[in-house]
Amino acid sequence: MRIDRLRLFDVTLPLVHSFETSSHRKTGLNHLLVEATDADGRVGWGEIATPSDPYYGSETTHTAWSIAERYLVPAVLGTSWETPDELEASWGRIRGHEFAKAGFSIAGWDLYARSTGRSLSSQLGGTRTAVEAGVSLGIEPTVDELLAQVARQVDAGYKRVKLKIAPGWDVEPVSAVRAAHPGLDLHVDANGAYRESEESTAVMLALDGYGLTMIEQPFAPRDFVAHARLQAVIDTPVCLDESVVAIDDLHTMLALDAGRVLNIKVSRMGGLAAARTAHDVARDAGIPVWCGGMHEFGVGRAANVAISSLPNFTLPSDVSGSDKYYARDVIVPPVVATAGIVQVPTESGIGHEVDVDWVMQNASRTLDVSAAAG
Ligand code: OSB
Ligand code: MG
Repeated sequence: MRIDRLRLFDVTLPLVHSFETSSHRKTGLNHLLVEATDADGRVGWGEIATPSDPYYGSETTHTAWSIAERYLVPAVLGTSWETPDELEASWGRIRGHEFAKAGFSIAGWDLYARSTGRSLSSQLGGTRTAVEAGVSLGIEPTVDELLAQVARQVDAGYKRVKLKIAPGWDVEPVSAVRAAHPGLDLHVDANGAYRESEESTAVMLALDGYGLTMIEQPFAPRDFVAHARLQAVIDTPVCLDESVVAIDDLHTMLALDAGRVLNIKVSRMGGLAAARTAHDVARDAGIPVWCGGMHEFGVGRAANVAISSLPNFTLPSDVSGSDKYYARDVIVPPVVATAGIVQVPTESGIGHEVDVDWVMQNASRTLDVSAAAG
């Protein structure tokens, strides 16, 4: 196969409900959409779901645009490939910039699956026909407002709720939510906001008493050792997110026992091939995985649904319905969660069509490059 035309769209959509993590608050998302057209006119779509600012990881929408324009587009355009893994090898020399790479990976996999007539799920080796979805809830101004958000999502049918925590917003909201929902599958995510200390250990030991499914990324991304020391003293599984950007990081996690659950994000790992490898390595090590989200638009979320259909994704993923995030998504039909379950599409590729008019209406800039003829 050969991708002869690439278009990049810089798209902003407002969130239905603003979202605050330990690092910042956001009211909308600005992601890049990648459209890849092959020599036969077939089209695949991908999403670069990087946050606007370098607070989750080092990439931003601007760095992704720059790396895409300068390095990824030239690497991909006009290159011949037989499998998505071969396509991904075309940018193998580029270090880092996983989110930017992931957008091109998803577009290539979507295009490839459409060319074989298979769903992305089946192309990746997925076995589930439906996946369990959880919701991720941000820090709210008050505990009462958080309780209202939890009630709203539980009423919408979601069976698993993840709460963002930060120093000063941890044991109190968790104990309130737990008291209101004794049987709920509940977990917390600190996005690396704690430093290892007597105080933070006391907080983690207190959280250990609330029957949480996991405590996600309490410490800084590179601090595997702190996560290992914490895991040694609490029963709740530690889950790593930001720490694991490459398979090597997963090996470090396993070697140090720095966590017992893995959040696999397609974006953070640089694409679908790496996400699938992480799934396989974790499975062989007996580590359950789930798919984390970055408030993706429908394109990225459809890829998340597809990867979540692999067998070792045994915990609910952050693949809530489109309506949890956006009044109008960029795909048709939108992702729908019913009683917290998302059906895995059986149509070819990501299984949704992209609403190109809506993409264009919300795009602040576009890039359109074609391979030289011949
Ligand atoms: O850590 O999972 C995270 C959003 C932005 C940055 C980091 C994270 C998140 C989420 C979003 O939790 C989950 C979702 O897409 O529903
Ligand atoms: Mg996380």
